[in-house]
Amino acid sequence: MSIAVCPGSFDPITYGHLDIVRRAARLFEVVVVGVAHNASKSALLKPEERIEVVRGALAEDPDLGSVRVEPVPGLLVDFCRQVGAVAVVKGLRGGADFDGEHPMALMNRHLSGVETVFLPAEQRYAHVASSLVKDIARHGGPIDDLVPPAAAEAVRAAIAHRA
Ligand code: COD
Repeated sequence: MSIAVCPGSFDPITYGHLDIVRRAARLFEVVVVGVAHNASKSALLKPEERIEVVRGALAEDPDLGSVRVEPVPGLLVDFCRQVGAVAVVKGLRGGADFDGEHPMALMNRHLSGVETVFLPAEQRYAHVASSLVKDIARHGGPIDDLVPPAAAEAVRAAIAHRA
């Protein structure tokens, strides 16, 4: 069985992420979304909130009902080994994403042999980034066409709580 992991920090999950998961689910028999910690980012949402929001977003999509969502407690390669994944699937919005993702892909293969498959971002989501969503929300701007409803709610609540 071909198993792939779609990893990310998903702080919060966006429609761009969901598009990558949907397309990965057409390529692999099993897709596991891994909610991980990116050491170079400070998250707005707690890990359990991010997982809950991702699960809610996938549950709303009839094509994605069989996709599992799990926390990645440590190294991504250990998680891939644990779930039996043959590939990591990542989205690329442009050259900057590639510059960040390429060393990670090489390092993950060096550590464990796992391959990374890059999918080009769908054009209508190529400008969508979790960091921009949070910035817009912090200034009271509209985010509802960028993220699923549960993600918008969680982001607004977290920002209000921190204010
Ligand atoms: N359209 C398409 N793809 C998108 C979009 C969009 N609009 N937005 C984001 N993406 C892609 C990103 O390019 C990325 O591939 C993926 O979706 C996830 O994005 P983020 O921002 O949610 O997640 P990141 O980039 O912060 O995730 C980094 C990881 C958490 C995966 C990484 O830090 C990791 O593997 N951490 C675990 C610890 C580990 O193993 N470290 C060693 C790594 S070599």
